[in-house]
Amino acid sequence: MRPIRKVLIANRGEIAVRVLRGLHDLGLESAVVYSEADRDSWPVLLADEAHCIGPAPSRESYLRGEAIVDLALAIGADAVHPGFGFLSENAAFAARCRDAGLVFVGPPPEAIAAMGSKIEARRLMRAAGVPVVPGTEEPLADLEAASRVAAEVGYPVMLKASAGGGGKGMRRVASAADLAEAFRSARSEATASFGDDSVYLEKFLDRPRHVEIQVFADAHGRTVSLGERECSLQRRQQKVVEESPSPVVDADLRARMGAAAVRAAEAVGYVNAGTVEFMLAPDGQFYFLEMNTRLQVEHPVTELVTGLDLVVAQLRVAQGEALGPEFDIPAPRGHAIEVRLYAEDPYHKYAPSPGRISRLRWPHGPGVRVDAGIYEGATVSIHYDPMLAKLIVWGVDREQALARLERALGELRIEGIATNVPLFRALVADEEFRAGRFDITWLDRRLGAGELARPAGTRLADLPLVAAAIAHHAATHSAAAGEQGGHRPIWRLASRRAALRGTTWSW
Ligand code: MV4
Repeated sequence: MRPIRKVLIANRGEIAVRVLRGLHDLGLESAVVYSEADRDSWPVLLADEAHCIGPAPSRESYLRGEAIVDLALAIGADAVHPGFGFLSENAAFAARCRDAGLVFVGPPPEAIAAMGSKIEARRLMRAAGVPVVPGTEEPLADLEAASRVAAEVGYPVMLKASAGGGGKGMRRVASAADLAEAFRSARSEATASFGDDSVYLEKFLDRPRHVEIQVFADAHGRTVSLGERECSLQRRQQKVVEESPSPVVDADLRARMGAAAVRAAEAVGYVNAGTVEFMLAPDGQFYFLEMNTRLQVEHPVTELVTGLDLVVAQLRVAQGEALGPEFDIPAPRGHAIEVRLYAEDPYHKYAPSPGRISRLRWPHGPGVRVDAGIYEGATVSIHYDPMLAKLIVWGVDREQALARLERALGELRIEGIATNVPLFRALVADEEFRAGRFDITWLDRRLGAGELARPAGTRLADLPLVAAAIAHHAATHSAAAGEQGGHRPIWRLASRRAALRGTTWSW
C-alpha cells in the first residue's frame, strides 16, 4: 500500500481537532471540510487547508459523501478520516472512498455492513462463540413468531430494530399481554426510522453494566484487545462518564471479554479501531450488544491507560503497517476517567444551550487532558451534537483519578452558555459513584424525572455576602492589585474563592 501523505477529515468539532493532532505528530498534511456554520471553528483554524462543503444542516454538508470524495480527489488527498458520527459507519461511503482509490481510515465496508445489521451480527457472533443474549436468530416474521420466542426465553423481553442501535426502535415487553402492541409499534418505528421493518427479540437483562472492549486489528491478520471501558453512566442512553479500567472487571474477566471481542472482530474480517459493546449482568455473565465500527468518543481513557495514540495507530494501520509490540497490553496502567462536556442546562431539564462562549478557562496540572473543539469567543451552533469537549483525567488508581477530576472541575470555567459541568461536580461528591456502585439505570434513577439540585452555595441570596468578602479581599490585597494596574476583575476573585469550594458563580 502506498504511504499516506495528506488526509481529508470528514468531520467537525473536537474529533476533527483530535485527528488534526495525530496528523501533525506524523508529519502529514491535513485538510478539513466545514459547513457555513463552522466557518470560524477551531479545526478550520488549525488545519493546513479547509473547504466549505455547504450550509449548516448535516444533510447538506457533513453527510454529502459524494461531494467529500470528489473534494478529496480534487485536493490530492490520499485518505479520508471520518471521525465518529456522520459518515463514519456508512458502508456505502467507505466503499465509495475505496472505489475512488482513497484510503478510508476505518474498517472495510463489508465489516461495517455486517455489524450494521444487528440480526446478522448476532448470527455471526453466535457462530464465532461470542456470548449473545438468548433470543431470535432470524427477523421475527410475525406476532406469532415473536410470541413463541418470548415464551421460550421468558418475560420480560426486549424488542429491537435490526437496523437500529443506540436504543432506537427498542421496546421492553413485561408480559405476553403487552407483546402485540409493542411488536406493532417497534415495527412501525423501525420502518419510519430506518426504512427496514426487521425486528428481533432478546431476553431483557435487568440492571446490567455497559462494558465495552477496544479492539485494534491490522491488515496482516493480527487483532488485539486494548482492555475495557466502563460506560454505564448514561443519561437517557447518552454516555456522560467513561472510565478504564472498569471498577468491576478483574484480570480474568478482562481476558475472557477481550478474547470474545477479538473473536467478534475476526469474524467480520475487521481492520482498524473498533469497539465491541457488552452488557455485563450482575451475576458476572457478559453478552454481546453491538460492535461500533469506528473510533469512539471515549477512546482517550484507553489511550491514557495503554500509552497508545489511537489516531496515530489508525493512520498507520490504514497505510498497511503492522501493529507493533507496544500493542501487547498485559494490564491497564493506572486509571482514567472521562467526562463529556455538553452545551446543555442541567438546571432546565438539560435543554440545549447554544450561544457564544464569553469566557473560558481550562484546567491544567498533573493527570489532566482536555480534548476540545471550542475556544473563548467561539459560538456553539444549534445544528450539531451539543458535545463541546471532553475532560479526561489519569491517576495511579481510581481514587487519585477522582481527586484530580474534582480539582480539574474546580478550575474549569465555561461562561456565556450553560453546560452540564454541575452534574459532574455532583457526581464526584456522590458516595455510590465514588465506590463504583452503579449500572446502566443508576444515573437516570439518581437524577429522577426532575432537574439537578443547585448546590446550596450558589443561592442568589448569598451574593451580598460574597460581594462583601470580595471587597474585603480586594482591599487587603490592594498592593498586589496595584502591581497589576489596580484593576482585578471581580469574577476572577469570585472564581478563585469558588474554586476552593468547588462551586461556580456566574453573573
Ligand atoms: C438491552 C437492555 C436490556 N436487555 N437489551 C440500549 C441501547 C442499545 N444499544 C441496547 N440497549 C439496551 N439493550 C436487553 N436484552 C438494556 C439496554 C439499555 C442500555 C444498554 C447499554 C447502556 C445503557 C442502556 C440504557 C438503557 C437500556
